[in-house]
Order: sequence, then structure tokens, then C-alpha cells
Amino acid sequence: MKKVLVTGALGQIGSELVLRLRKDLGVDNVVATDIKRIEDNEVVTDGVFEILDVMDYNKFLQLAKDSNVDTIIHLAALLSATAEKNPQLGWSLNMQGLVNGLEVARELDAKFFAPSSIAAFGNDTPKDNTPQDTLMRPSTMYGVTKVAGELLCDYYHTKYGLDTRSVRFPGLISHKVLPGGGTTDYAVHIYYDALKYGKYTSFIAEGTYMDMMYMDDAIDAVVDLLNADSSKLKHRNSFNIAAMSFEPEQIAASIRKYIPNFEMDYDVDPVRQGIANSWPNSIDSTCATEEWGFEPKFDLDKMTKTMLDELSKKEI
Ligand code: AKB
Repeated sequence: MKKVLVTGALGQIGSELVLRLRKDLGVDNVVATDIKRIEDNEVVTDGVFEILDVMDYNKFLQLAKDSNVDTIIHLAALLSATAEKNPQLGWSLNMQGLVNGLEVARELDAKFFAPSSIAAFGNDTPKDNTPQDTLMRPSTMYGVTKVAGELLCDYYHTKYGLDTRSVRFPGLISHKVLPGGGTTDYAVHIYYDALKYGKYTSFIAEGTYMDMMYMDDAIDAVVDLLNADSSKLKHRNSFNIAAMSFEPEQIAASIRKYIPNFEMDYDVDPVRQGIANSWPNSIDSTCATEEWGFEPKFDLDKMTKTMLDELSKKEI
């Protein structure tokens, strides 16, 4: 990986991944793209940034060719709750955007990464310590696009020899940019409200376990997998990766170690709760550890401390 094009670069993952890649590869070797510009944003101001709608295949191809990239990281997609509100748009953006990305990568013979998610699993999947290879019949549009996307990326690998790689992200928690339209977003909002109001109303019910990960571990995972020795990869699309699994009361308890009077109550959103109920409680990431050395560094309390410290420095 020497020169990378990133789509959806202004989203929650892209905003941090682009900065890391600029450090690793050099500022001129990262082409950040998104559907619109956000002024005064370091992704836009401090390096190469281009407007790109991933549905526009010709522009996508031209930009990748002109920039002479050898890797494409395709992050532009709708998340679970937004895709559930507008399933047709979820299908068309998540699938056509992916097909366009894969076709651009095929034209350039570029390495290709597009994230999958714990959403690729469904009600019939074993809930606890969900294995790498198991039953996958998701009941959400987002999940359907993730399973289809995994299969498509594997297809491009076997059919065309394209170097496709991916991870199944759990809920990602970070302080730089808010997530948009996910089911796991409560685990980010809770830190903002804890600092701002001393209390939080959770849209996810007590007792609902989901896998989560601090953003630094997620960024390391993308970079490490892309740099991994291809001959060691028995799997490709997509690796289970897990750092921690908790339910709302546990994150609240972790926050109370630093903000003792923090209070939480519930106003459960049936749509997001339904999505959460269909996902695993925890997944097994042994294959990622064995095949490319995945090892997360943040547990719940370390993440809580970092989130509260970092958010305290920001105007929220
Ligand atoms: C979401 O909640 O939709 C995402 C995900 C787990 O893929 N954070």
C-alpha cells in the first residue's frame, strides 16, 4: 500500500483513518474523497481532498486513474438505522457504490478494502462468541448489503484475482466525529450527554449486549489487515474483529467511575432495538488474530477514560 484513495472520508471512520494514512504514507499519497466538502476540517484542508459521489463510476475511475492509487478504501455507505428508514436507498448506495469501487479497483489492479459489520449476522446466527464462519441471514437491509458485499468481494478475489480484504466492524466509539445513523450510536452519545448534562436517555434497552470497539483499534485493524502478508490470509471478506461486548448498564457503570452522579434512563426506539436484537451479543475474532495478528488495546474502562478526557477538551 503506497498510495490510497478513500471514499466517505469525512465520516466517523474516514476522518481518523485519513489522518493515520497521511502519517504512514505521506500527505500526498492519500486522496480523501467525500460527496461534499466540510470547510475548516483537517481532512479537507491539510491534504488532498476531492469531491466524489461513489455512484458516479466515471468520475470515480478517472480520479483513481489520475491519482495513480494502488489501494482503494471504500467507506461510503448508509449505516443500519438510516438504511432501515430508506431500504431502497440503502440497497442502491451500499451495493452500487461497492460495485463501482470494485470495478475501479479491477481496472487499476488495486488492493480493495470495504468494511462489513456485525450486522451481517442475523437472528439464526449463534449469539455468543459468534464464530468466523457461521449462519448469516440478516433481517435488516444494511445487513443484507453487508452479506452481499462480503460475497461480492470474495467473488472478485476468486474470479479476477483482486486483492480484496475486509473486517466486520462492531459499534465504533470515537470522539472526533459523531457516527451517523447507526444502532450502536448510543454508546457514543452517552459520553457526550454524560459530560454535558450528567445524564443520558438510552434508545437501546437494558440487557442488550453488542460488540463495540474504540476507534484507535479499528484504525489499526484496517491498516494492519491491508499490510498483512497475503499468503497468510485464509479468510478475506470478512474477518470478525472484537474488542469488548457490553450492555447499556455496563457503560453507564464505567462512566460512573469518573462521573459518580451520572444517571441513565431508557426510552427504547423499537426500530433500533429490533436491529440490535438481531445482532450477536459477542463475536469471536480468533481468525483475525491468527491470520494477521489482530489485537485490540482498549477495554471498556480505558475507552471511557479516553473518551471523557478527549471530549472534555472539546466544545460539545
Ligand atoms: C451500525 O450501528 O449501523 C454500525 C455497525 C455496527 O455497523 N455501527
